[in-house]
Amino acid sequence: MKKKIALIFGVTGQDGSYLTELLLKKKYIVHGVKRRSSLINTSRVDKFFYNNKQFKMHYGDVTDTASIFTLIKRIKPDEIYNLAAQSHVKVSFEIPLYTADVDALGSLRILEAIKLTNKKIKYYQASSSEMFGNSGKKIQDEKTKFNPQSVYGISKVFSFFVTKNYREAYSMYACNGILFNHESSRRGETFVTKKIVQGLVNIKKGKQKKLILGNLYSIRDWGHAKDFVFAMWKIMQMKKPDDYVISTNKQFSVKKFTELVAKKLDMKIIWKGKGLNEKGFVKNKEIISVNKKYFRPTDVNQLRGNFRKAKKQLKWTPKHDINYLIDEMLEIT
Ligand code: NAP
Ligand code: F7E
Repeated sequence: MKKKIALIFGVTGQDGSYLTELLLKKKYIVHGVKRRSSLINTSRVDKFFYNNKQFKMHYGDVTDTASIFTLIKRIKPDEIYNLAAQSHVKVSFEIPLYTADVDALGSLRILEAIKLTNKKIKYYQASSSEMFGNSGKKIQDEKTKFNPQSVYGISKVFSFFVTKNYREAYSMYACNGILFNHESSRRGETFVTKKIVQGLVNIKKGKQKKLILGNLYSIRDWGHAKDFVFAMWKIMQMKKPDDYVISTNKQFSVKKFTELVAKKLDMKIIWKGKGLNEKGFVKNKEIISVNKKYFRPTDVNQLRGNFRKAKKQLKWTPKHDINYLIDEMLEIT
């Protein structure tokens, strides 16, 4: 039987690396798109797949229409996963136009290339719970109205609708996974979970004095990236393309996540003060403080996803809980 061919935009990121691992296990031939950078930044994939003959990397960029067309024509993929993004919400306040170019127009460029090259190619869009923003609903599902709070979230809303539009207008297999926060030992260092784990481990080892955070009261639904890339693949194997919320339906504040990590490191945090003056002490030593530079002009207050549709139709449920997540992050940090 002919092996399936997948093309992954954003292969060098957290999800790209787990998705490559999964697809290679499923006997796909995997092609990944990497950007040119002055220093090599492919460590997330090199470590695991460098010698694998079923895995190939190509230079490209979702802001470069010609490279997208060339890759699709040359590789002739069965499935395209668009994971490419300027994925940091806070950074999207600092580079909004670039974020929109990559996160909104990038998806349209790929969809247009599929439409003009071969409409049978399946397309997965990495949509995000940031699209819900402050929705006014305690639990969000596929029917919840979007109210994004950043150019990142707004760009993802554009991509969500353009994916749906190409599905409906051109009968393409184009689908959205609306993924809530998912983390792992391979998470980028500036996302809050990794920053907390790395910071507290360094403090414990005496390599760092303090962990400086932003909004401690922000609440997220955190899952494990391994489970979430499995959902991406499942979404692409359905008879009909559709959109699915992928989440854990459990939520924790940034403060609670910090306490859970500290507890596993035998550090008991005593909190004192309020607002920007709130501080965390361990054995009377100040190890955590708050700085407004880590706050966003507008933040998403709380997220909790209802994955009932995915459970029913994809037969998907998350396998790893927050304890597993923190243990794995601690083990590999
Ligand atoms: P990530 O670690 O930041 O990876 C993003 C990937 O996109 C990297 O490979 C990056 O390349 C690539 N990229 C950035 N700009 C690009 C461009 N112009 N052209 C081509 N590639 C480009 O993000 P992630 O956590 O794996 O997330 C994967 C996708 O899911 C993203 O679209 C993200 O927005 C979305 N998402 C993530 C979460 C989450 O909690 N992780 C939740 C919902 C949705 P470099 O390595 O060169 O930077
Ligand atoms: O922030 C608060 C911050 O940057 C989580 C991306 O993968 O998930 C991710 O976006 C919360 C926010 O992730 C710090 O204000 C407090 O409320 O880890 P984060 P995010 O913004 O939720 C969504 C679903 C995506 O789609 C994105 O691509 O934590 N927070 N103190 C902090 N956040 C950071 N980064 N750093 C702090 O010091």
